[in-house]
Amino acid sequence: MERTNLAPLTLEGHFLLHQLFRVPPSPEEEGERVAHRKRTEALAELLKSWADLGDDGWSGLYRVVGGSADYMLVHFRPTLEALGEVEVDLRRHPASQDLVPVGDYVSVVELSLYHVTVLLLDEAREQGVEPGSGEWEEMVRERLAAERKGRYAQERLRPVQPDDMPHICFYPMDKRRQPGENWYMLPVRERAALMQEHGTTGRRYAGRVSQVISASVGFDDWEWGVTLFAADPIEFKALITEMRYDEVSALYAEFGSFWVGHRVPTERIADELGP
Ligand code: 76R
Repeated sequence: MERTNLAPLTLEGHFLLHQLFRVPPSPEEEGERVAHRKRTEALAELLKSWADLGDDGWSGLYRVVGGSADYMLVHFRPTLEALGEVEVDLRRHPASQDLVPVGDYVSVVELSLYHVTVLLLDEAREQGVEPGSGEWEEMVRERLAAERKGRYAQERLRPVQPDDMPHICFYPMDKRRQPGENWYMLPVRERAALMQEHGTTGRRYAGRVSQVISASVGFDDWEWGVTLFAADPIEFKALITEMRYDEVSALYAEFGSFWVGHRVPTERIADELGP
């Protein structure tokens, strides 16, 4: 009997921190306004220096429309420590008094390789290898190393925001764990088939929506963060609506709060946040 409760093989990429802020009213007194402007200009310089760190990631500022936040900062970094440094740098920055934190989310970019998992299970079955055994672990290590080198993984594990997709949509989600509707009790091959349908829907939006799936099990309150970029915000509504009809979302998906907005170009940050 094949073991069916296997987690899919995964590859992890950049760590991600989403930070939500409110902006207090601008000071009225002239001297304070000048000081505020100076702090904001310094912050704009810092954010500019983080906009493209090459292999070390990037940070983007977004104006959030609606919700209980005014702005969202999204940081991609290679390690959790590097994210911690970002947090400390911002907390110690003089402009931190002008940005009131109202929430954050920690996760790590994740590629779940269901298709590869099923192929490896077939191979193991042919070779008489038991999933979970030492030999299986060795097969997994080799396959993951090969997958990591591929172009698909390289592009996805350290994602960037496409220049022509300034809008952002972020929300956390879980897969349901209820009697009769428990994602984690489904056999791995069934989960793989459901994820294939999901991927087919998603790929119809290629070039219109760019998605970053990041895992937050062990890091934050939900199981995944979903960060979408698009040229037209209507595409968020269209894609998310369509996915609700896919079995995997219809039966198993639970969602947290949604945040929507658009990127503030680095050269506009000082005017955007300053008095
Ligand atoms: O067959 C494949 O290639 C599937 C690739 C794929 C995986 C493994 C994929 C494709 N996703 C995967 C995993 Mn996704 N995704 C979401 C959401 O709102 C909702 O209903 C769900 C939120 C969106 C909008 C979205 C978009 N995806 C995941 C996982 C992890 C599952 C696990 O491990 O159990 C989650 C939680 C998740 C959720 N997905 C795509 C998209 C899009 C647009 C694609 C196609 C991308 C492309 O191939 O270009």
